[in-house]
Amino acid sequence: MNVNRKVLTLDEFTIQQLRNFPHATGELSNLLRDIGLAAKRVNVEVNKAGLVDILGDAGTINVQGEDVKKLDIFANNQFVGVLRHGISCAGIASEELDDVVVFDDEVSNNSKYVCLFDPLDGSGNIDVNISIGTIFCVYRRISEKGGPCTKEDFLQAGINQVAAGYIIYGSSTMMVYATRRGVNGFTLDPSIGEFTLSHTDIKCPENGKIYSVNHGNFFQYNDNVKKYIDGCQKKNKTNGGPYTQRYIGSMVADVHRNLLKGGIFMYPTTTDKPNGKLRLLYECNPFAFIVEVAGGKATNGKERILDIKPTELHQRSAFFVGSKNMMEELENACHEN
Ligand code: P6P
Repeated sequence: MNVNRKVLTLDEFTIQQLRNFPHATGELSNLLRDIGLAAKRVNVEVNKAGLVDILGDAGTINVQGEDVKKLDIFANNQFVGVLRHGISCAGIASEELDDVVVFDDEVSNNSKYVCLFDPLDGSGNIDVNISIGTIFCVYRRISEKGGPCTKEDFLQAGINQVAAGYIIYGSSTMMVYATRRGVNGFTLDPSIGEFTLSHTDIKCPENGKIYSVNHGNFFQYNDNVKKYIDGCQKKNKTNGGPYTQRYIGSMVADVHRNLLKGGIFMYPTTTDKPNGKLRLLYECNPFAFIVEVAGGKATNGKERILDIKPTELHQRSAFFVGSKNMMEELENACHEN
């Protein structure tokens, strides 16, 4: 049987990366493969969500005060379960859980990483078949190995991320992750049930013509943000336009599109949400890391997202992320009085 050596699976890619760094312990490669396994299990349920009664609210309210849909719970349990029984993670934090989960067993306590997840972002779109996603990031723990991880391990600035990524459950299912060595995308091949390398060394175009923002909140934004959005709408052939507005209310899908095609995604503070809506630790930081490694930028409108020192697990932040030159245009608008 001819084995197609041209197409690398996620497992083969992570092992190949390991061979390039013989002193690496292999823990991070293991961790990424564990995440890939959990993602495949979530993908099965997401793909049949319309067919079974897994849709609909599970009747509980999560720490965000949102109705929790059954798929959220299922996805959360898959990622927690795989990592708890793996050998590469000391504990996790999740949008669906009030506090961190310390695995606290002998093997996990000797792991050097912790993970944070938004297990199923955009879950409000499940019932209408719009792409949704999982977002994750990985930190090297700062607590001493051998004992249980601590909350401080999860409250590190985003610049300390070792890896970050997302899975997009869309027309195809993709896992994209970044380490400091680059951003790579893997598309799930149902014929072999494996994520296969499809997007090598992803770079975010320095320029783009897509701006993504919820125009319904326009009059709640501050004047500088309104000025930038107004400018996007006035772009024409002479000033680098025209721009187009694309926003589907599922951040993983919106940011994934802009990462590949160029563009800017914005979730500014509003009068209703003065601290922003998106979560710093497991929504903003992972995408900020991925897009920066790919050559883009990410801020909260005032400072670099990755420089922010978190104080709370579920704290919110304004979020602007995307193509370098579009982000610099926005920064100029935000710094003008
Ligand atoms: P709005 C989904 O609930 C989410 O967290 C992100 O995926 C998405 O970008 C944002 O909220 C949409 O929020 O207020 O524009 O509906």
